[in-house]
Amino acid sequence: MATTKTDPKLTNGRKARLYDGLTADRLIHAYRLMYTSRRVDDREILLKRQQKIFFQMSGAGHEAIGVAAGLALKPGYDWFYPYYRDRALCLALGVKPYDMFLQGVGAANDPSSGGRQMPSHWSYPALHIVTQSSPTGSQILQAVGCAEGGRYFVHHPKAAEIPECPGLAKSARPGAPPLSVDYRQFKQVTFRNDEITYVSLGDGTSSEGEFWEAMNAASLEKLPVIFCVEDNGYAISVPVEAQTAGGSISRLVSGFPNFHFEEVDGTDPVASYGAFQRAVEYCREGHGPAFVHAHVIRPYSHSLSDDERLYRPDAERERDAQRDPVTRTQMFLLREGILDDKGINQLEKEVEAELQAAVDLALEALPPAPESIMEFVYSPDIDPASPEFDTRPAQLETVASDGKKPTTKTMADLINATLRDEMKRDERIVVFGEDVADVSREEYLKRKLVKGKGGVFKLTFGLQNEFGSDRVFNSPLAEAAIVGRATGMATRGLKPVVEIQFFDYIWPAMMQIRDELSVIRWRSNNGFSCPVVIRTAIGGYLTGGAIYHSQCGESIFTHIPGLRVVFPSNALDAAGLLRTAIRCDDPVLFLEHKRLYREPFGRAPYPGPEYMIPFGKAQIVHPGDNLTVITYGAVVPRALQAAQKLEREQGVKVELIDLRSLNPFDWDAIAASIAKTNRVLVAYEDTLSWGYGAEIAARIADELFDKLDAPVRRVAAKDTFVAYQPILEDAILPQPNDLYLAMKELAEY
Ligand SMILES: Cc1ncc(C[n+]2csc(CCOP(=O)(O)OP(=O)(O)O)c2C)c(N)n1
Ligand SMILES: [Mg+2]
Repeated sequence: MATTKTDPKLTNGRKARLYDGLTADRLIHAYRLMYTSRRVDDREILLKRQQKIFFQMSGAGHEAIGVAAGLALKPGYDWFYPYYRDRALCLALGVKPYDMFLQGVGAANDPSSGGRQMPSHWSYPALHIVTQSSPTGSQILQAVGCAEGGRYFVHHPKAAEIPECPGLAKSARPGAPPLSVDYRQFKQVTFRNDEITYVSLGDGTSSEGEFWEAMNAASLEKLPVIFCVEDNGYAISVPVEAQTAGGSISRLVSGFPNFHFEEVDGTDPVASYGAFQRAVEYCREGHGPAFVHAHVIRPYSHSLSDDERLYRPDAERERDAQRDPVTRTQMFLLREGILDDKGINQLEKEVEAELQAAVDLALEALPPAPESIMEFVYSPDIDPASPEFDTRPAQLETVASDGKKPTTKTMADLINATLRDEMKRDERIVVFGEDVADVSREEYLKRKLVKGKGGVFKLTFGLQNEFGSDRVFNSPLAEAAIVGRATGMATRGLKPVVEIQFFDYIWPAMMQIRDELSVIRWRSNNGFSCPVVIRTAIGGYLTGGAIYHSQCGESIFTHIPGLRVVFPSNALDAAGLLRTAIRCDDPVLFLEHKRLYREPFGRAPYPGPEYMIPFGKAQIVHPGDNLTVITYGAVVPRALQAAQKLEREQGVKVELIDLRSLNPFDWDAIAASIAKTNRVLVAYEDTLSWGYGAEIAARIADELFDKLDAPVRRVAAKDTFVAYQPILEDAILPQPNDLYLAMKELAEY
């Protein structure tokens, strides 16, 4: 065991000794927690074998470092992103074994997830243990965002207040809580000046790119995050030397500036506590992040589905067993005379009794009701499709006294204006992404040496200048980091409105969007939420955009429960929908067609700072009763052109529906129109097969079959990629003439 120091001022024997800052009583407490952790694992393994629980993940071998971290940090004050081996940490922070067994049986009153997540997927809001998932390493960027959120509120304490909400209106549903149009009503914010965010991961997980993105961001921003790598030498069957170049993660990360580094025997609670104390002190004093590399063991194989004897010889396993933290600590207590045999027995008996009672109770717990499965996919508090979001545009500019026509603005102008208005109104909004700031080197701006950029499409121009560099800033070129950090910030109550520069480059963030952002509320049974807005420039028709600047792919995101997806086709809709996206309580993917940013089509006067459009409400762009065309985005002006031609030439009146919002979408508008026209074309810019329109077409065929006088047709891009040469691009993307021909054929059917 590590250093045993005697405080010279204390003279009353054994109990006065300090073990790297731990008193004897604290050591006994630490042993109780470690022993409890191991025995919870043993009980769970038994329960799994008896088929009373359905999965087991052990924290065996990681108990000492976990307890050390738990004792050095403060629950409900600091923030925690622990991974599945952190049972001992959670116990040290105050989670009860009973809570853990409830998750094992999948009980309705499992406080982590209400039966939705596997055991060892921790989530305890009161303790600030943030809901965890299964993808290795996806918690790390969120931990960075969490620390950024805490720091932001220290610098902007007024932002943490909950404003009077003028939009608070009575719900139409009897007995339902009042409806609100401001997410802040439901986001209590707490923060501390010297708080720390803890995040842990395994040695194998340090190979994930997100780990490096997080280390870089924490280092750049000098954030108070403790990264704890629990190195048990294996990632399932892959040993550390086949995983990490040179076999030591400490060596690889040692060049990151602003960090405090510790490498420690994580099976030794005294040494581990000492390491954590130093890390905590460094972070609390605001010097920057810390990195604790703890060498631990994994005595119970990776999981119950793994038998490590298949890839680890006995001799190697026996060497590990010599370092078992539970037996080592027990021997240490005996050797130091802190506890005798009787004391150890007594402690272990007490733990066994507690666990028995907890298991008995958990086995009686009721399972969740099947009817509850749709709860908390979205916010239960704010419905962005509700009438509260239906406001009229202010016609200020249209009543210009000189009788001149009002100045109209492009979609780019109105998105910029909406961001500006909302940032003025809500200090919780932060804007970041690649190149979104006016200029990273602030002094150039202050000295008026440059004008500033504000995004490659200039949509965020002037925002940094007006609101400051801590509200509008450039992130490193790392899309997962943009979404992951935003998710952590939103968990703390901020409203990040982040930009992914091109939809084509959203894919590195896919894990964060699919497995984190959209599922956090549901998997934590409404314990946590993260209503981030992701703005991104999408689509083709660019003449030269080619494969990697023209992609669509919205159906991949509308396929994700928990994520709202909107896709405006004109300036006014962009303003109204963006405001709804910002004020609502769900994560939103806001798709901005780059071809429409500065098009003359769809320009509109500035609609004022309160203009909103509810989600799920389509717009009839062109009324008609012969044929329905359902579309959105850049196909809207093309379909309109085709419809006008058809009317001119053939007298066919097309009802053109712009969906505007893709999830939710306006089924009622579709059904009402088809009931009238009996013919329908679904048109979209993305590739035809498996595209967004396929779902719409399927639902029409299913529910409106008896209303149809013709087959449901689709016009979309060819099932290939968007090519560079304009002749090819034209052939690939749906053109007005393709739409015209399909409309004509359907009308004549
Ligand atoms: C992104 C992702 N890839 C693969 C897996 C499957 N998986 C679960 S745990 C694990 C090994 C993790 O090893 P390590 O980080 O060393 O943690 P340990 O389990 O050893 O504590 C793998 C490959 C996963 N959960 N997530
Ligand atoms: Mg490992």
